[in-house]
Amino acid sequence: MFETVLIANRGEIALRVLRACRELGVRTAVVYSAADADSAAVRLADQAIRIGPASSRRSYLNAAAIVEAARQVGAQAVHPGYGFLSEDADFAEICADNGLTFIGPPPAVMAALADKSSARALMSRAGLPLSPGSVAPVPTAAAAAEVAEAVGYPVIVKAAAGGGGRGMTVVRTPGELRRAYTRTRAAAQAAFGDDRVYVERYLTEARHVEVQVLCDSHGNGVHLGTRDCSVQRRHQKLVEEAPAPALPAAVLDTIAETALRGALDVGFVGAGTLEFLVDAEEQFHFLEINCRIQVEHPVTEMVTGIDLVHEQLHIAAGVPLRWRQEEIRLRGVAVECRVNTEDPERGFTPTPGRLERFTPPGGPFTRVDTHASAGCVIGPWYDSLLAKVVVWAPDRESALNRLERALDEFDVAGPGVHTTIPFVRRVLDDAAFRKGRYTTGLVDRLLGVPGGPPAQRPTSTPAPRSASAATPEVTHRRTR
Ligand code: MV4
Repeated sequence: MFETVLIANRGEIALRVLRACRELGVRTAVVYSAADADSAAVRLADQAIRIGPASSRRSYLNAAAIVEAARQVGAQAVHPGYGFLSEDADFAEICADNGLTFIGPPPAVMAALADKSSARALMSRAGLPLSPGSVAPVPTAAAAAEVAEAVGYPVIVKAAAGGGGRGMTVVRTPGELRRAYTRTRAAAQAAFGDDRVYVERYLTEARHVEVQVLCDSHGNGVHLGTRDCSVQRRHQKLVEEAPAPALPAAVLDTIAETALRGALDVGFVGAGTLEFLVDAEEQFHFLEINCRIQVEHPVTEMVTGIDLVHEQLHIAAGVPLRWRQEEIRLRGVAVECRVNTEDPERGFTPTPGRLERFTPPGGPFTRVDTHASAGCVIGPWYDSLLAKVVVWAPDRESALNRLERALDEFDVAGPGVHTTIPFVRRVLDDAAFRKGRYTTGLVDRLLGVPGGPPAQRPTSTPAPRSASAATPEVTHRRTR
């Protein structure tokens, strides 16, 4: 195991990683920006190194400053958390060049999977079913129109370099396609310096189901089941649960086993998440793979009893996987909700400020991951995640009741500070959510967003799995 790990992140995830290191007897060093000098992670770490001003570009995204901090403290490894540099293959490479273990997959694997178009190609080759659409980037608007005609409208134009919902445009009619194509390319160029895009059929009334995998550096892997993350607003998740509800165990097993096969096939190492859409016919479609620990990882920890950050550290240290698949048992249901300092009444706009009161919930099977405390100041600089409230119970109904109880206990107040708690309460009260029969359309419905996704006509014949010879770049053709 490592002697010292450098934590290249902030907020609740910096604390989460710090705690895992402590439990494994690993010394901790944390980098911080001027805005985080008084943070809990800085206070608790064995060492803390200031690397720049509040601006994340000059602090948590400053690879050179982070590598220099690692050198100063004599760290052998860098844990990137989520966000910031966690999925940056160049940063992983820079770490390697400086003799540091990046806690994540090898840089080449990260690079191949960060490109969603390349990830689609690799996973398709591994036998995973893809969302219908192009695999290679689509070079012209005319080619985009051909793919769209082949798979049927609505379609979604996605940036190859995007991810987590960034750089994508839904197109409902052929007349909108050219403009959406041109715009998405321009936006992708501006955001990622890479204007390649591809086109998929836009699946409405689908569920976002993801699979947690752990793969070691010796070719072994296990999956830790599924999570449902369909409750999202503008691709910010609000509520997550494990396992995905209201799907037959056999379907969930197939998705999880298929995901693990894909991860092992592409040489994945570390903790990873494969995202799928599950349609109304319970067909699943690979979307993308995330090469980092995710915000919602605690729900998987609660149903498996496995500490994912411990496992990340062991895998990075070269230890063979400590679990066999048959030792992993899913027990009960865990639900997480994110408490952000945002005002749901004003379009979820961030409401930074000083927390005059901050009393998180407690009680049985109730976990709160937070970096906040009474009197602390939530600044405007970074994302507005304040706390994750995670509960476990033997069944879903009891877990939801427990989460409601916990949220009702949560006392957060400060001048101008709002939280997403009232909105999450509405989700938990929703009849479809309660039944576990909800899709990615739930949040828009609660918000009364007009022109929400059109109901997708159910297809009686399952879509063909193989590519057509005429347009080999299209994975599925329209079935109507
Ligand atoms: C989609 C999709 C429907 N069809 N792709 C969003 C995040 C990114 N990882 C993938 N995402 C989606 N991709 C196709 N072809 C639906 C989502 C999606 C979503 C869309 C609208 C509102 C909420 C959503 C929640 C999860 C996923």
